[in-house]
Amino acid sequence: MVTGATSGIGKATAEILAENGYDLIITGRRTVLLEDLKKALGVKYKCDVLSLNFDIRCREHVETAIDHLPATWKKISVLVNNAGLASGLDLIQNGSTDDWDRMIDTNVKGLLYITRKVAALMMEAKSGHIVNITSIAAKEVYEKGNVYCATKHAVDALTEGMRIDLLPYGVRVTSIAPGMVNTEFSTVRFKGDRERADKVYEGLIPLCAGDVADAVWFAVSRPAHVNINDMLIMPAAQANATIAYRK
Ligand code: NDP
Ligand code: 8X3
Repeated sequence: MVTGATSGIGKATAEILAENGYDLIITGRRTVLLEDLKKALGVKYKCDVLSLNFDIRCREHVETAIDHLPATWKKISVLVNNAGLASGLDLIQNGSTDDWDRMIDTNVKGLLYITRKVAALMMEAKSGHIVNITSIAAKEVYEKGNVYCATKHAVDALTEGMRIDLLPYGVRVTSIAPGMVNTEFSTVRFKGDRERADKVYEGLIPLCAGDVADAVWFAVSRPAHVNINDMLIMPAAQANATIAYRK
């Protein structure tokens, strides 16, 4: 199950899992993109794909979607908690409370709603693997990143908590923390301002979604006795959250 599979890292992760023989549950809000991906993966990799169309912020919709999965689809071996976003980039005193709600509700609460339901299924099966897509923003805090960084720090803490709580049930838990990845992320953060979004990646080669999907696949494909706890993956041109070398 890959959340936020309609674009970027989630879409690339769905593709690499399909390529490696997984059947997939893909989720997102944009129905047309979900259905396009479902069709494309089914044709290219001959896998079964189930699409779930909900806003991860809506607890009732998340719970209903998972409760109503047909029994075979409840055998979820891998959950990639990827759906997430940044909204705005402002000093704390100027931040929009709507942006804050959007980030906290999506990145933290939405992730929790999904995890609670899927973890219960994995516990029953006594196996599973949860991969949380965090960020360099889970490790560092940068100017104007305040609330986004806080949500990703929260997911780092939740990753540890999940690992501890699910330990007796054979459920592995991994966090993957990328630096700059050229996806729709910055366009969403800057509310459709493509010019501003493109500037984020100007003069350097950012990661692409496939680079992060490769890391997910590495973690998921380790032997059953191995858990990758945490991976920090950066573009070679980015030293940390704030220092990048631009030509
Ligand atoms: P994209 O904007 O390309 O993809 C985000 C995905 O999340 C989309 O599929 C979107 O689907 C889904 N999503 C967002 N909000 C909701 C919601 N309320 N309900 C359901 N689905 C939602 O960005 P990325 O691929 O870059 O982002 C994926 C993850 O990677 C995020 O958690 C992000 O924080 C993290 N990340 C990104 C980095 C980057 O530089 N790009 C770096 C580090 C981490 P839809 O709109 O269809 O609902
Ligand atoms: C997205 C990368 O550097 O904007 O998580 O925090 S960054």
